Amino acid sequence: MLEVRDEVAAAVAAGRPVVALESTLLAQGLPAPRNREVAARLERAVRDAGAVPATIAVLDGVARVGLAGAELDRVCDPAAGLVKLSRRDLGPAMATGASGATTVAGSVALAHAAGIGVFATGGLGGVHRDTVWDVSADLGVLADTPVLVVCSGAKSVLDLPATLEQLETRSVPVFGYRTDRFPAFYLRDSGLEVPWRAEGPEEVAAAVLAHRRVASNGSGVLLANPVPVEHEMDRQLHDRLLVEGEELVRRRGVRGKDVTPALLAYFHERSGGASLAANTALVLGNAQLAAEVAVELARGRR
Ligand code: PSU
Ligand code: MN
Repeated sequence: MLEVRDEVAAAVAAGRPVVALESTLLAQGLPAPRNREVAARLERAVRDAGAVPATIAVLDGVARVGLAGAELDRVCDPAAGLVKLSRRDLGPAMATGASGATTVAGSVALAHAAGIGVFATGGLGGVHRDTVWDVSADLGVLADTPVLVVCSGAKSVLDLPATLEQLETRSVPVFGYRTDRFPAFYLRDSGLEVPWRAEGPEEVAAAVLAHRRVASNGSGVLLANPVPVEHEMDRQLHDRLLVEGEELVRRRGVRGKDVTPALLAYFHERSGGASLAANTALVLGNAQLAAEVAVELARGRR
């Protein structure tokens, strides 16, 4: 029920660098046909930096770590109707033969099961605003799974101070990549500080190896890499769309796992391409950085 692609399994066995990638950002986070183009560019970015990419999804009940081109086509095809799978959904999906795209939580769990220690995404899930109990399972998985998660901070649609507090409570170290500020997905600076800062992939790799030796809860590490300056969204446009998007979500009664996709879709529809440009650029930057760290980690192990 867990199928690791040959190329990925061989790299893991040999201790060569591998980067896991999620599929929810493709199936539920980006519109077609842009999602398929991004899927290919992500894998290319990982390869160009010297690592093997492993995009993750559950197809017909099989948890797949590493997807072939036709499988990526399917994940990115809106007509294929893939559902969104968090970690708790993996077992039921596998047992019932379902097909779904995996979130950060679902993907990191499967990456770890396949022996992969480095993962890249766009924005981490976190604590939602205006609700007491909507806390992304992404935080719980980071708390108990020893995987490095490279992202552009948490999505700006979240309660970011509460999200950072949760990461502290759960003993997840947070690094800013060449920044002192926690990024907010479409924006480079949430106004909040990160506890640690790294200037290069070697530094991150050293911290990951040290953390693994002492993290008594088996927690992961979060590396927050801001969207490139030239692709950052205009703050005023961003803030306006966020208020409108939240209002829409409230009015339509969108709940639970549908909230994040609904908000992202609203941004993509209304920002005249700005949110798509930002999302594409940031996720590509994260895939590349994750591969650079994976290369350093593989070197450190030898
Ligand atoms: N990054 C993106 N787009 C996305 C996501 C991340 O650029 O759509 C997804 C991730 O899969 C993350 C999910 O796990 O959003 C968070 O969903 P929720 O808030 O329901 O936990
Ligand atoms: Mn949620």
